[in-house]
Amino acid sequence: MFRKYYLISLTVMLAMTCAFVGEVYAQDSDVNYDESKVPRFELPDPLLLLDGTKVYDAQTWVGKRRPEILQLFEEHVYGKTPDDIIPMGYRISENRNALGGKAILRQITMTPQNNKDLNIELLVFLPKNADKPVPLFIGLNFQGNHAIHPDPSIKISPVRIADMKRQAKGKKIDIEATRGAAASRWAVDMILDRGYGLATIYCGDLDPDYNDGFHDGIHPLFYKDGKTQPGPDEWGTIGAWAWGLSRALDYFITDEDVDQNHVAVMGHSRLGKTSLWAGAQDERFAMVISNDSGCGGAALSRRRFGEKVARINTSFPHWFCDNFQKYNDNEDQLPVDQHMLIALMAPRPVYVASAEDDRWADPRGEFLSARSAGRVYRLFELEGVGTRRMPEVNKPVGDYIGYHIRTGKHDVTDFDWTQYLNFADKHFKK
Ligand code: GTR
Repeated sequence: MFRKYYLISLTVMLAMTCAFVGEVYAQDSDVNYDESKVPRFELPDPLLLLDGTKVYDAQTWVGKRRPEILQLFEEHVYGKTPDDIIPMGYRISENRNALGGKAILRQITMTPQNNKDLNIELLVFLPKNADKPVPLFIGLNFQGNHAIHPDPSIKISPVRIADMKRQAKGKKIDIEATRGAAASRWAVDMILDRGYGLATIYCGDLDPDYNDGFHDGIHPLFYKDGKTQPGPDEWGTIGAWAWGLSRALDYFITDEDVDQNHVAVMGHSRLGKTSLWAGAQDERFAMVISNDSGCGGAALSRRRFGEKVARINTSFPHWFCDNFQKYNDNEDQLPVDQHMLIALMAPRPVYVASAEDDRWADPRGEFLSARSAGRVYRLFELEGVGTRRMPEVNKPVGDYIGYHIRTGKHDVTDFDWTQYLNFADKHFKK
């Protein structure tokens, strides 16, 4: 009892602010922030089949190597997502005159038909005066849909309310006061003004972010034959979150205001790890964006800079599959590294963003990973980041693999969104 409580409060504390977390770990002597202490390592070759054959063309990549790598990530890192298709009910409400008349605000309650008590709320903003289906960004959020914008009609997730109560430990909470609390991370007006839609789901609607043995969230929808939790090579929380992004995409296919062929998946931090995993598994996402995703996201695990595999698996044992624990302080044995995850997006455009003060997420490791994925893009005759050297701060680079490191801390800023919109314009509006 005490242990569970301790674990929950620790996770909640950890989730509160990442800058805070970074500081806590910065005092840990086990964390390396010194470039000269990065160990020598060899990255697994994305272009070498498990039987030792080299991959020289896009066809062999698509037909053989890509499935191999995807399977390795399933088995060793994120865990396999069940294939079962669960029918989903949609209940749609909308305000066609939102944000002072410039937007359509649509809320879709997605209900898995094998558990009608579980509601996944999808919030969608669309520019009102579009004359054709619009391209759209989707990303999960940390604090509830109502936190991304102060509009009072945005529904507040009961799961979020429960989370807040748990965190408040008996103290009174003012939920209404948290409307728009995360608005600085969601450039709603800018996105709409540039002709894009924006959609989001509260990650806790899919799986609350604490280690409860997978009794809540969507995992139980898939348990069969007396099973009560995923096996060592089966999905954890990141897998569940990614699954939810794909279910939103299923919905967009039915929504004629959305250009289903131009849906970009974006995520920050743990939700950036998730956007990468969603984009890797589901090739219907036409663009993938990782914002400060760090360890288990865009950053190379073998560099052991900032957050390491052992640390993430200790702080957040529920994010990955149990097999990933085998690589705690044993990164060189991983059959993959994160450059191969980015390579799984090929030939789709992918963007990796870092922040200068976010050393916990290893900006250089994120850049090197993006750069190394370029070898796979070259099979498609596409250019990746287009430079060997890490770019200066606030100077975005790249063609099919975009990259920037901006000034500032672990966060999502208007600068980040501006680059994502420019990148989307370049690739979606050809
Ligand atoms: C940190 C974690 C990171 C990152 C971050 C976040 O505590 O160590 O891997 O995911 O949380 O999601 O904000």
